[in-house]
Amino acid sequence: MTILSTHLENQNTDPSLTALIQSITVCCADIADLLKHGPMNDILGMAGAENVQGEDQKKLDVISNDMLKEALANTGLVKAIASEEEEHCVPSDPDGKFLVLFDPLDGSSNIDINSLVGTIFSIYAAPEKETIEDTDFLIAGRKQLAAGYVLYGPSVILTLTTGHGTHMYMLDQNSNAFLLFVDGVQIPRETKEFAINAANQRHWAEPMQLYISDLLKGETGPRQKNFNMRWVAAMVGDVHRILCRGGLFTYPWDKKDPDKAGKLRLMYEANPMALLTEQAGGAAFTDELPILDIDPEHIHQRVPVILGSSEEVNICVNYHR
Ligand code: AFP
Repeated sequence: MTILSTHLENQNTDPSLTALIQSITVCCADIADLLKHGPMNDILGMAGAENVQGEDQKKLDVISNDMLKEALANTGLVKAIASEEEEHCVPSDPDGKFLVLFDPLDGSSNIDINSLVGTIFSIYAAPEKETIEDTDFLIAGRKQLAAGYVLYGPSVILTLTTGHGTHMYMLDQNSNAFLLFVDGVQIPRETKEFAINAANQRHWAEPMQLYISDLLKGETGPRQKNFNMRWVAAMVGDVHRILCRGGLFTYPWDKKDPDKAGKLRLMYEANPMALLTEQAGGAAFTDELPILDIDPEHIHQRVPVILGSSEEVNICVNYHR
């Protein structure tokens, strides 16, 4: 089986980018190890602080965030990082070639119940300037050099794109190397499976209420086929399922907090997942435009997300037109 670095070299990847990706995956293998032994190490539970999102931080949110910051700083390749757990960007190496954004532990409400969580990352070329500010991170998702996630599940899986398709690598516990096992993910264009937190149904905009209602009518309704539902409550888990077998994932705007465009963050959740999805032949939209075409306004900006099987995403978005 092909190891990650060889697969990247075979795609003529910039050696510095390969080295950066490698350092991220080595850190994620360490995070996986922490998670495996979490209950024994008293690192589950709350950290007793809130992040910039106003969300209670889990201990592992903070620990994984610190691990990634340190790993990236040690590469000498990163000019600055931005993280879900950091209010502002954190400068790193003035000669660094890259900017890196990450959600260190997506799905952290799943940690204490031993369910799926993951690390999501997004890599851009760094601008030629001394001091990096938050505004320097506001680059459209289509310009990402690389995007990926590491899913901490029964297997530890890296899903990655550098713009030449989406590929999956499994962590080999013996060698601690990530080995290629899906060379070119292809998302089925159609699906019978959708993922949404249905508890918010009464708060959705009417087009989304109608779209989901039509799915639930099954073969006797306008869609003329029965659908199934899944909800992992960790975007990495739902997106991984969709990359493996198709489906539609959505976290739409809702009127619980009308000023919030959605729950998911554009720069380190929606954008990397959108690139992985498009590179695998799927689609990733807000309720009106491709996520990768959004001109970002803030590093913690939130967006509504509709992504997955291209035909189904198109149908869902058309309910909003
Ligand atoms: P946490 O990291 O706070 O658990 O949130 C995870 C997430 O941002 C995303 O990964 C999930 O798809 C979504 O939130 C789950 O949201 P609900 O808890 O409202 O279902």
